[in-house]
Amino acid sequence: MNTHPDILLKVGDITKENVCAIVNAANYSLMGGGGVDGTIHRAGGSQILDECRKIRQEQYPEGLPTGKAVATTAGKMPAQYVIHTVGPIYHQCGQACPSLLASCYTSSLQTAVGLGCKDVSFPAISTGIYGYPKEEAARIAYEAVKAFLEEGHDLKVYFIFHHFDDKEIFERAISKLERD
Ligand code: AR6
Repeated sequence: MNTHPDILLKVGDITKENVCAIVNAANYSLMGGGGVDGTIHRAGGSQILDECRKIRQEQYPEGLPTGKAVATTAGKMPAQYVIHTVGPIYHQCGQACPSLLASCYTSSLQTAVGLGCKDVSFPAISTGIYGYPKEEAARIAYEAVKAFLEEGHDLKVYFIFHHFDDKEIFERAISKLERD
């Protein structure tokens, strides 16, 4: 497949990733939840929630807006940081869905670069509980990350899939994009 050389797709559990930063598909409250969010908080321990509470108090009393990103420690996980971003809820975002989802990737990457990271792992944001169609989400994710890397950032970006089928959907969508 003709994927960008610094974008890699893997099947696995993002909490096990030994990279500078892993991205969390959080919700506006930053107080944890189900899906990958719940798994990250359980694996990392209470330090993550403590820092999220502080971010809410000091920076985002109304909650983190969709498409934005903030960083905390990764606690007990091998990564150094968790970058929390809030994906759009597909049945609520209307015409703004693609730009909000792209913004999750771009904001997270900007945050990673700001932290001095050289590698970062993403889950497939919004494609679980938030219901974003996977193929469309794959195109948006790939194009946003590729555009960011083409600005000249020295970063390796991993897409981590919990299920093999999801990796295949993303691979197909990306190879279609690179063919067109
Ligand atoms: N590693 C990698 N990917 C995972 C893992 C894991 N350990 N666990 C799940 N996934 P979701 P969303 C995949 O629902 O759609 C939470 O309650 C999963 O298969 O976690 O953005 C938050 O608090 C799917 O492909 O996130 C929010 O309220 C992808 O991660 C809401 O869910 C995203 O699925 C966010 O929903």
